Amino acid sequence: MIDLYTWTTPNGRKVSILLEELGVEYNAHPINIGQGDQKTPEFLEIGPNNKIPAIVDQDNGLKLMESGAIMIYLAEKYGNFLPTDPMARIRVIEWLMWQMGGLGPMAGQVHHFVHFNPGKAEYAEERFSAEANRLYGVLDKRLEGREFIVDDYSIADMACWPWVSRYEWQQIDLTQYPNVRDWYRRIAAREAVQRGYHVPKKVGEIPPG
Ligand SMILES: N[C@@H](CCC(=O)N[C@@H](CS)C(=O)NCC(=O)O)C(=O)O
Repeated sequence: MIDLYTWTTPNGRKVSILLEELGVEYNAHPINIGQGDQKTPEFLEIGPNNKIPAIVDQDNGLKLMESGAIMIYLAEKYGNFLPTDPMARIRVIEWLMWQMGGLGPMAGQVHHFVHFNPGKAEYAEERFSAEANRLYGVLDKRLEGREFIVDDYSIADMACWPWVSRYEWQQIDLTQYPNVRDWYRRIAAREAVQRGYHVPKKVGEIPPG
């Protein structure tokens, strides 16, 4: 049994979508980051970086933070969505790291400056919007002629998809990235994704893409 500490954000949804895809039994514990639940001593015991998501694996007592590490751990534990073939495996990890180091942080800054605080920092708005658009271009190129980022559907797709689902906050025009849009819709149609998106609670529909 996995305990998932999460909120209605892209990093949280990455893990709930994976757990739903794996068909694993889990308990979702809401950590309302808007009201500071991530700073309580109880949560810091599990997620010492003050951020969701974090998990506790009740099978062995492991406490784990960082969504990328959690995804690798769960995919390995349950034997799905991370290939065992070394070449395919490192390619999945490469794109997972691309999300962790690029798409996530840059899109997160767009949310902060463009969506929540427009007009406060023109340079930051331009810089992070340009970077987000560049990254969408990179993903679009990667998805040319491909159904998923690496061969079969994997944790690389599940890591990137929730960030792309915030394309409206990022003021990204998905018609400019048709391969991303098709991939986004393909994944949005999956039942496990639809369930995982609404964990720990439903706050709105999945954007149509
Ligand atoms: N690198 C971390 C980032 C986690 C992260 O930024 N979580 C955000 C929500 S998406 C959070 O908990 N923010 C609360 C805060 O910064 O106080 C991961 O991928 O797990």
